[in-house]
Amino acid sequence: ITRRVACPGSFDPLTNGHLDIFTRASEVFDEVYALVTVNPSKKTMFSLEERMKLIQESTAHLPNVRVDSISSLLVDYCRANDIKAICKGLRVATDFDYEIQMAQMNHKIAGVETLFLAANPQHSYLSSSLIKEVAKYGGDVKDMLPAPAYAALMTRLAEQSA
Ligand code: COD
Repeated sequence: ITRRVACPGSFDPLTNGHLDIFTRASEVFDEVYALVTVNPSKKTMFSLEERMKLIQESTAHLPNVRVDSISSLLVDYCRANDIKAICKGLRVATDFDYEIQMAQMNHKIAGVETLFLAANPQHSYLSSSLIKEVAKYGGDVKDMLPAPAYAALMTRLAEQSA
């Protein structure tokens, strides 16, 4: 049997923390689905297509990672694609508070399990929103994102300030 896992997120943009989770999940599962959420009410810096492309480029060396998007319930996508588990990274206690309810809800409504990977301590302070904020004010974030995501972020900030 093929063991598949879903790694959902907004990935706006992809960080080294996200990439670490994809990499570690790809060592444990046969297929990893990096699922980019479409949320029309959330303003993102990058379009869905841009966010997906950055993941594709940054995971090109991981042959069992595929990239797709979801616009409705994650567990419906899991059911439709025979994915039995969701994998999330846990950075700090507030991640747990937010994730535990979702995990229990997803188990209740669909029987889909959620597995948590402890964030790599090197990356546990990283979030897309903090990186965007620091970069916007000129802070150096180069070693916090995969190279394609860093380049895209610099380009977008330059466009915005032009
Ligand atoms: N180290 C390790 N892991 C990390 C790091 C890091 N530095 N940063 C992020 N992560 C992991 C976390 O597991 C996080 O969940 C995931 O990467 C994605 O991160 P973000 O910031 O891109 O994603 P969020 O917080 O915007 O996304 C929230 C989800 C889209 C994951 C969540 O809302 C969800 O699962 N939605 C699915 C839609 C659905 O079915 N909703 C009903 C649920 S009951």
